[in-house]
Amino acid sequence: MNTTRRKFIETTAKASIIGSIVSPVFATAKSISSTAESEFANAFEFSQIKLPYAYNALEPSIDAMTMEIHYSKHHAAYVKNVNEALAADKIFLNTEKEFFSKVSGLSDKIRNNGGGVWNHNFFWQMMKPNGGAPTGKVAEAINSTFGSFDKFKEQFTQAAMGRFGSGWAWLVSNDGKLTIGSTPNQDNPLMDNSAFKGTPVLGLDVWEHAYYLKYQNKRNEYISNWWNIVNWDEVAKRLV
Ligand code: MN3
Repeated sequence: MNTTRRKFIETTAKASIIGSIVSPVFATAKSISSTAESEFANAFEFSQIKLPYAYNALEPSIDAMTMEIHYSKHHAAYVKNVNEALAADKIFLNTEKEFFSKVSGLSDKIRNNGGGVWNHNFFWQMMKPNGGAPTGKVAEAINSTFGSFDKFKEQFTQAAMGRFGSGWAWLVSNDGKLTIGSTPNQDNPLMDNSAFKGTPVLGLDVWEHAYYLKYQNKRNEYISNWWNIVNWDEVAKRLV
């Protein structure tokens, strides 16, 4: 057990002794009793959303084979891995929100795979065939913050290109204020320990598995074609 995790469990144990001031992430060294079993039956479990379109629906921007492997292998593996790790570590989560607020105290396996589940569920919804350009309040917010849609795309692309190795580019809102940034690995701006925080309104997966089959090393071409399949209606829903 690493120091961070031990400290988290000690902190959690103290909190529950004090009397559930903090909503409990159930982490304990005691053996699983029948009570714990029933608690686990109610625990939050990570799951995959149904893909909102067919694997080939985003062609030519994203090819069918990339989509199929990405969804049915990579994303599915994050779900399996995080739920297994939660059970193995006897971590009881009530909600997804609780996961994000406590993630700094959880293992790397839970953080990486749980983040992977959420990020991809978000990402699938960020795309649709024939995406077009933003309109209405999204267009207004982008224009007033970044000057124009082209300038916004330029800045977002820079964030996506500048993320060294694997990670994500984001447009986030903090009380309506829009900011562009990126996170490494499967971290995201909702995590309590993220250096870049906010409510995601748009996200782009820049892991090589998201584009390598079609684009190889040309991440810039992947990003350039991705703009054709952004689902601005979903962005609008999240822009508060
Ligand atoms: Mn991915």
